[in-house]
Amino acid sequence: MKIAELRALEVIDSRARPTVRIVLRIENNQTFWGVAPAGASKGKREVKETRDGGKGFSALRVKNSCEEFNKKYAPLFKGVDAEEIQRLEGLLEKMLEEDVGGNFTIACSAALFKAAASCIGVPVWHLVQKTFADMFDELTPAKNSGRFPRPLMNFINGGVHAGIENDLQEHLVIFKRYNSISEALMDACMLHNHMKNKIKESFGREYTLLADEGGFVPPMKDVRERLDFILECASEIGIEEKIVLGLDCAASQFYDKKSDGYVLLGKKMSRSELVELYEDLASTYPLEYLEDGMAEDDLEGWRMLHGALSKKLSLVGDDLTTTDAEMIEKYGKTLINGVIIKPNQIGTTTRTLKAVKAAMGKGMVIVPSHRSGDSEDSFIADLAAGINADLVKFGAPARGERTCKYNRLIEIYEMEKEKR
Ligand code: 2PG
Ligand code: MG
Repeated sequence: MKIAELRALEVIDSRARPTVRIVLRIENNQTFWGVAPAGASKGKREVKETRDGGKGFSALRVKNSCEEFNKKYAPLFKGVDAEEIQRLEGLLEKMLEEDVGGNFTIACSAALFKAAASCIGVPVWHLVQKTFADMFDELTPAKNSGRFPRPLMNFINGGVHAGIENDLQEHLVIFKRYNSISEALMDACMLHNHMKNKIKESFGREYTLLADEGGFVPPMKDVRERLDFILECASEIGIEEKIVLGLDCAASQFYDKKSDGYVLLGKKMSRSELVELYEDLASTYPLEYLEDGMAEDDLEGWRMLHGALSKKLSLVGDDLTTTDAEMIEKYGKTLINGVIIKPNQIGTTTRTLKAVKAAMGKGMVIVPSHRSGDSEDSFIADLAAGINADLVKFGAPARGERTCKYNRLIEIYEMEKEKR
């Protein structure tokens, strides 16, 4: 089926900011769409976004950029067979070379995968899996092996997602010992509900408001206090044996260039003191996951961290690797043993699959992830199922732009259990 029209529209993301939605119409008038997410704590090496520029709110707008895209690039897709996903991704590759923003190409990529899957007559996750197999002549881990991505969920927000300076960004729970994704998600909801009630009783109603990714921001400024609180809540509802903890430190946000050290919640720390803090946390708590423990340019710090904790924890790169296959090749197993996969960091699904392939080659923990500014697009869930990832990081089980992704996973894993 041929593509009849492709169009970029300025729409709204979960943080009341403009973003790009690509709508694609095929010849039988069916439409498919994809929306670009946006980060707050971005890696320096992420592909650039195209926005209108100017001052204040206008700088965030994409209206003019959409118009320009619709004139110059959208016509290139007209008349191409929607099934030809790799050829279409090739067009996106050329656009990136011509400096079209990754926000435009990634929204196109999601819309194109959805359209191609429908034309071929398979679910989107299946097309992701097939594309991976076509590209590398290799299969992703099988779904029917009982394997499914474990939810890695953000329950207490800090840092830039909660408007707090020089802070750890995300206090995470991994729902590890479960037989199905839906069981894991229901316990996650129970924990969220319980935590809300407890926060209300202890600190008052105003602290039950949710941060960008659906986590709470209780008045606790110490990481231990936050982790204790999560464990206490988990134990009160009887799930403490089924979960483990994680942290996304987003350390680039509290790295202090001047002193070549870190400032965490008002306290100056050298890189070795920061590593000691993590070692201490790892020996006190059931901590298994540490993302961006060091700043993206602090390679010395990463080496120290890897030396100290790589046997005990998943040390995961996000800002460090920005979903770039080359960076994953470079740092995999020497600085990190896990990797965040965010398609909008690199611009296309094909490039994302190259990053996944690099990570698989090194036996790393693979974690597809949302962004703090996100939308009702659940493409990332199909991507996670297509590669049958180890973990998924889509935020708390609250706020529609987060739950649509978890709900899509339930649909995929409950309805299509028997397929590869
Ligand atoms: C992260 C993400 C998502 P942002 O650091 O992992 O949680 O945040 O999208 O702001 O980069
Ligand atoms: Mg991160």
